[in-house]
Amino acid sequence: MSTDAHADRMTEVSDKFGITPEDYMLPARHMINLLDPDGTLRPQDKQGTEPGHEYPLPSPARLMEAYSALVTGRRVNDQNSALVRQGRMAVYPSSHGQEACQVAAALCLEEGDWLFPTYRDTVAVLTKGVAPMEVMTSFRGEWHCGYDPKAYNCAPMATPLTTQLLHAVGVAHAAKLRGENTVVVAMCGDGATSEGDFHEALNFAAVFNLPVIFFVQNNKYAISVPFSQQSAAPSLAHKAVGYGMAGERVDGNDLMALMSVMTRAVRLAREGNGPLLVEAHTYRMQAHTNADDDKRYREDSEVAEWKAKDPVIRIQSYLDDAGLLTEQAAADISQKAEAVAKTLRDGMNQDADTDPLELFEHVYSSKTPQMAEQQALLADELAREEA
Ligand SMILES: Cc1ncc(C[n+]2csc(CCOP(=O)(O)OP(=O)(O)O)c2C)c(N)n1
Ligand SMILES: [Mg+2]
Repeated sequence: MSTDAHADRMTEVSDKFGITPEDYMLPARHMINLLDPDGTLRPQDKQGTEPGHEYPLPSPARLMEAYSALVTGRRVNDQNSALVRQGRMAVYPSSHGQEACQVAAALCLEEGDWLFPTYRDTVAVLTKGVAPMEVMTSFRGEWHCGYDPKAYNCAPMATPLTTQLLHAVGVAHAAKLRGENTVVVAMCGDGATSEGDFHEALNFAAVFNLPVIFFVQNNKYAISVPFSQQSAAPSLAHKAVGYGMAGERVDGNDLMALMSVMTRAVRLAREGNGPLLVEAHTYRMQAHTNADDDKRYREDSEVAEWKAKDPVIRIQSYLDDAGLLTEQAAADISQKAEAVAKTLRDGMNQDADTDPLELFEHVYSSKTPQMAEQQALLADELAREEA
């Protein structure tokens, strides 16, 4: 495709909204935010929307579905953190505080679409439909991915930063070549946007006009590195224009705004308008993982400030006021969340049936002398334990 052809395509897309190609690609001047922290629907002129950047409100039924997934997501995060404290799991990168992003990333997709998550996206993977104990397999140190990616259209949760973005672009490219109408959501964090693979994935997706939504959860930290030391761009959403794609900034603790922005992004991508970058502003409420002490690099007051913007309380207040969250509905939703937490507790409290020697399989086709030596040492140690 020639440069002119790309310019023509952008003009065609922006014409649909009656704005210039630059205004289509640049994020709206203010972050999209539909609900105030107390759950009040903001007046139109305060929503951050502007001509060409308008967002239809999700239907009550869709909001209730998303709220239910949100409540389950919070319960799962807190259950898993408790299991770590009880020694049943070695490590868990909690998305406590980011659950609205997690839910929207999965629910905006339709059948046949693909999700490419990271280690922090357990709740998104669950919301995509992966069975709870299958999601936890790798955190348990049991087998590699733990679920069949093709059965769920959900890639393994990537720990190497941004490798999954390249895989996501590859899947979208293959689907396009096959004439399939597949949309791909590829997730990553703020820190991950500094990786070379992030650049390559975005560039390839834009040049080949692929239906990928790059969904960046800007939770303000990459382990101990604050966002101020991560990027000098006006926002991460602004990076999109450099690749020739549209960028959006959305309040990542506002479930209503996220559902709206992500559903629109998926529709635009499916209609052949190319990739989009959505930056969700949220906050990592807990330490990076249980292996990290966040008190060494941030103030309690900062965490408290974000607690007041909790995504669960915000949408709950809205649904309550709108008369949607009846006592019966709340009880059903809570029961559903408890059932998932119980499945996790019961599953995690059973010892994993693993062979530590499997560690050495599938690394190299023929083992290095060092690996063979380490394998023999471990085999010897295990035999002594048994004796
Ligand atoms: C290629 C690569 N480099 C370094 C790491 C080590 N590492 C793990 S998580 C992390 C920080 C990532 O921060 P961010 O992208 O903001 O995601 P968050 O953990 O906040 O969700 C780093 C540097 C890694 N996993 N992969
Ligand atoms: Mg981060």
